Amino acid sequence: MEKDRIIKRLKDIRAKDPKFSDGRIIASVSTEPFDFAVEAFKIFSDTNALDVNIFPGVKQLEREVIDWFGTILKNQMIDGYITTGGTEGNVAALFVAKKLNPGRREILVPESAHYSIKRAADLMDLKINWVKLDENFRADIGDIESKISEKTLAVVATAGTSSLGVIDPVEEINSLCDDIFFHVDAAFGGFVLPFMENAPCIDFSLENIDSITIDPHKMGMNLIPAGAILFRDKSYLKKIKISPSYLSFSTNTVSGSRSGGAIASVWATINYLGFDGYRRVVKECMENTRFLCREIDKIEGLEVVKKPDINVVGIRIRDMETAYSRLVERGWDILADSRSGSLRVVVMPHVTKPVIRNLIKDMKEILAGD
Ligand code: 0PR
Repeated sequence: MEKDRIIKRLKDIRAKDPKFSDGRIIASVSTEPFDFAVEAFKIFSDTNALDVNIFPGVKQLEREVIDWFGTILKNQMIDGYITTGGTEGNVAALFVAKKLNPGRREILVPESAHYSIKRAADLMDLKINWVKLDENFRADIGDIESKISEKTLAVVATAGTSSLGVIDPVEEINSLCDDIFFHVDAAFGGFVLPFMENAPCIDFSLENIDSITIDPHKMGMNLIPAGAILFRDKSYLKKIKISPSYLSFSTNTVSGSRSGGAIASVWATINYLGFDGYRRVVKECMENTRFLCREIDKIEGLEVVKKPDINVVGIRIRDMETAYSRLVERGWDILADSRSGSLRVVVMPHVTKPVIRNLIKDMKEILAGD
């Protein structure tokens, strides 16, 4: 096929799927990346972060990114790497935990945890002891306390659950984990809470947190694929080190070849936005979240499941199944969570006030039977 035809064909296929700027994608945790971040990806598109001998520049960029995370998460001694996303981050964390303590098999996991924790447990033959949720959909601290035993390999908490954006009681769990690996999945909330006023602490200043998943390709506003896994102690990643005989370098990552482009785009995005930029983004998303909640409160037949901790809102709507299908028919990308019986809206930067007004208008019409 001719190059022009290939590009045209791709553009045609792409045009059939929605764009964030259409104002209809309201349940995704990603957003439109900056043009210059795409450019940054292109500059490094022929590089592989696996081979530090050929591409030491990529290694340098990655180190600078990890150091930046060290600043926002309050520990300059951390180690980590850019993953393909939150799933790999969670797998890597539990893999390290297992290597640190091979005799233990049980992990305590709140029922609201992302499914990648279950995936990791299945991969590594770990046993999940499910932690129930309290009335606010948070991991029940009493249940964790009663379940911790000499079998416990790790405790997992989520800072920004996938369905309702709930922050588990990280500080309280931290105080129970003196001798137990504590992993915080902040894939979503990790780019929200450090930039929010009066937010609960989820960072390495809590001395028992061993690892944190935090994803640039979610609220970090970077392009996919770019997650991150961070470890408190520089010795941790060495536990999963492999040194193949035919290579002149070793590797400490779950994935093999890794995109240097992804690392360059993260470097570009965090350096462009910086602390103040992310603070502005989070402030606006939270303002829009509160706006959405106020609009919901005005309408009979709509209810916010719980006051949001961050920019994720669960909405109860009368006759949810019908309402959900009607919204989808009207072109909305929205998700329905069977556990909480609610629709999920993630108030990402592209979910602006006009988008929210349109959504509310459609919900009103659907409730009125139109
Ligand atoms: N941990 C948490 C708390 C998550 O919400 C997610 C992603 C992950 C880990 C895994 O991250 P990766 O998908 O990067 O491996 N959860 C998203 C979600 O459930 C996945 C998603 C993304 C779903 C876009 C829909 C969508 O349009 O919301």
